[in-house]
Amino acid sequence: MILGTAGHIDHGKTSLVRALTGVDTDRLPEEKRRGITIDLGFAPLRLDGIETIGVIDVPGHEAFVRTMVAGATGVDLALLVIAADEGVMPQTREHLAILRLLGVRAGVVALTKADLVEDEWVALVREDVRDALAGSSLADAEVIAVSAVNGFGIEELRAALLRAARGVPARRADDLFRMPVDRAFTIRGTGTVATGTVWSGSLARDEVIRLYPSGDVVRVRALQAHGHAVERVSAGERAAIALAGVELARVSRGAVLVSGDSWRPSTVIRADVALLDDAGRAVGPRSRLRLHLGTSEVGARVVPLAGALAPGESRAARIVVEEPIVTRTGDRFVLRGGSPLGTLGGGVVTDPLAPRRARALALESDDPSASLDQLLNEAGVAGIEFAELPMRLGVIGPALDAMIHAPNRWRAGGRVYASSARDSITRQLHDALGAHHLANPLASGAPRQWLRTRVRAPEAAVESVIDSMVRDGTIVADQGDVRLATFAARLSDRQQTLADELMRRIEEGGVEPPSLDELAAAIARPPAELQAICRMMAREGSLVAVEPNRHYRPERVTELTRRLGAGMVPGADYGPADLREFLGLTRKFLIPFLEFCDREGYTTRNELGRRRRGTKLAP
Ligand SMILES: Nc1nc2c(ncn2[C@@H]2O[C@H](COP(=O)(O)OP(=O)(O)OP(=O)(O)O)[C@@H](O)[C@H]2O)c(=O)[nH]1
Ligand SMILES: [Mg+2]
Repeated sequence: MILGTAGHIDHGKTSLVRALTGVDTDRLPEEKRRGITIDLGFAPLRLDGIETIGVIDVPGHEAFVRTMVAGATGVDLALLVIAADEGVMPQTREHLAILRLLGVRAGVVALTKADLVEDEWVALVREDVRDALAGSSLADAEVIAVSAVNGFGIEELRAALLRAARGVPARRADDLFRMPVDRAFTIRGTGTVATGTVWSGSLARDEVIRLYPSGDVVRVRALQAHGHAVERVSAGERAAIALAGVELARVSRGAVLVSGDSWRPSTVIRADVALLDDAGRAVGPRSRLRLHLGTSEVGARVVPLAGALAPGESRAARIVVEEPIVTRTGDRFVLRGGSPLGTLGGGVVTDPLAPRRARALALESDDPSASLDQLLNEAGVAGIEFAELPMRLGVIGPALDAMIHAPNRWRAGGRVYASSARDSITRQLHDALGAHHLANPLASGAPRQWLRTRVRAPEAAVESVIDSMVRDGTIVADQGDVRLATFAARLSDRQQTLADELMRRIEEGGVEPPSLDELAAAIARPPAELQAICRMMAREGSLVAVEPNRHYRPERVTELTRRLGAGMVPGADYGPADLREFLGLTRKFLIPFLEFCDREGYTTRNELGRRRRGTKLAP
C-alpha cells in the first residue's frame, strides 16, 4: 500500500514523515540548503498489524506541482498536511483537487505544528479545514492535530492512518504488470535501477518486460521492495527493479515498465474530462495543455465533444498527445495549463487506442461490455485487434474471453467484430456474387479469391463469413469457385443455338477439332463468348477441353485413348513417333493430346518417353 503526502509548502510534510518513519526523505543537498522538498522522497512506514506502507513525500512548492502529481499518482492513501498556524493555503487546495482527480479517496488530514498555536486556534482551523474538504475526496477523512517537534498526536495519527489503510481495497495482483518509473539511477555492479509504485500485476526476477515509450525489451535482474531483495513485487508495493539490457539514458521518470504484449503507446486517446470549478478558463480544441498520467507528463490538445469545456463542466473528449504515452481504460490523469501553470482539471481514459480520426467517445455506461459494443460498432467491418482489448476495456483474462464469446460478437483471426459486421459482410458477399452471376451467367460461380477481395474487411473475417454461408447453404463452394445456392448457369435460347453450331463443327472435326479462334472466325462470334459456352458444356460433360483453346467431343477422346490402350504395352516407353502411329494424329494435335493424357493420368512421361499408367487405359 502506498501513502502520499500532500499540502502547501513548509507545512511540515517532510517533518511529519520523519516523525512517523524515522527517515529524512529530503536527501538532495539543495533540499537541505533551501529547507524545502524538491524531488519525491520515499520511506517505509510500519504500522502494527498491516503490511509495510510505502510513503511518498512530495514537494509543496507551487513550482513543483508536476512532481507532486507524479508522486500522487498510484497512491492508495493520502496524508494531507496543513500547518495549524497557517491553515488552508493555495497548494492545500490544489493538491486536494489533484488527489480527487487521481481518484485517491482514502486519507487522513494532519493539522501539524499544533505546538505553535493555542488549542482554541486549532479548533478554529479545524472548522476551516472541514469547509475546504467538503465535496473533496477527503470530505470524511479524520483530522488529527499533531506536532512533529514534540511528538504530540503522532500515536493518534498512526492509529488514524491504520484505520484508513484498513479501508483501502486490495489491488488486483492477477492483472498485467505495470509500473510507472519515478526514479532511475545506476548502482555499481547492479547497473540500471528503476523505482516506482507497482500499479497492477506482479513481477518476478528474471522476467522479461518492456520499457515504454522506447519499447526496449529488458530483463529483471533483481528486485527490491522497501530496500530488501525480494523474488517478486506486486501491485501496491514500492519496487526497485534492476534492469539488464538498458542504459540509464533510456530510463527516466515518465517511462513505464509493463509485461505482456497488450500494451501499446498511445497518441490519440479518448477520455471523460472534467474542469475544476476554479479552473479560471475554458478548454477548447485550440488549448494546449500538459497532461500528467502516471509519472509521465506530455503536451496535449484536448478536443471536447460539442465545443469548449467551461470550468465545472465535464464531457467526453478526444485528446491528442504530443509524445506517446502508455495508458489503459480507467486510468486517471491531471490536466494543467495556463501561465502561470495551474491545475485545470483531469479525467479518466475511456479509450487509450482511439482510431486516428475518431471523435470523442461518450461512453453510455461504466459497463465494459457495453463499452465493447460501442467500440465494435464504431469499428464496423474492420473489427478490433483482440490484443488491444485489455487496454481499451481495462479487462483481462477469463472476464475478457467471456465477453468476446457473447452471441452478439465474433472473433476471426486475431480480431473481434460486432455481429452487425457479420451481417454487413454477408450482405456484401451476397451482392458481389449476385453481380458476378449477372455478368457471367455461364460461369459456374466466382473464384473464392476474387470474392474475398470484394469486401473491404480483414481477410480472416471474410473467409469466416464465406465458410459460414457455405455451412448454412446460402452459397455453394465447388472447387475454387463459389456461387449463390439459388444460381444455376443456364444458356439463353440464342446461346443454345450457338452451342448447337459449335457442337456440330467440333463433331465434324473428329479427332482434330477446330480451335476456339477458328470457330470464332468461322461463325463470326467473339472467342470469349464461345469460350464461356464451351466451358459450361465442359462442366456438363458434353465437351472435353484437351487444350485451353480446343475442345473435343468426349466420344473422340475415348476413341483416341482406346487406340493408345491397344498400342501401348505395359512397362514399355514410347517416343512421339510410336504414339503418333497409334493415334494417327498430325503433329499439331499429337503433342497437346499427349500432354492431356499425362494430365489426366492415362500416361506418364519420363526421359525415355511415355508409358501407360495405372489401369486407366483400356488394354
Ligand atoms: N514548530 C513546528 N515546526 C515544524 C513542525 N513540522 C515542521 N516544522 C518546521 O516547518 C518547516 C518546514 O517543514 P518541512 O517538513 O520541511 O515542510 P514541508 O511541508 O515538507 O515543506 P516542502 O516539502 O518544501 O513543501 C521546518 O523548519 C520544520 O522544522 C511542527 O510540528 N512544529
Ligand atoms: Mg518537504
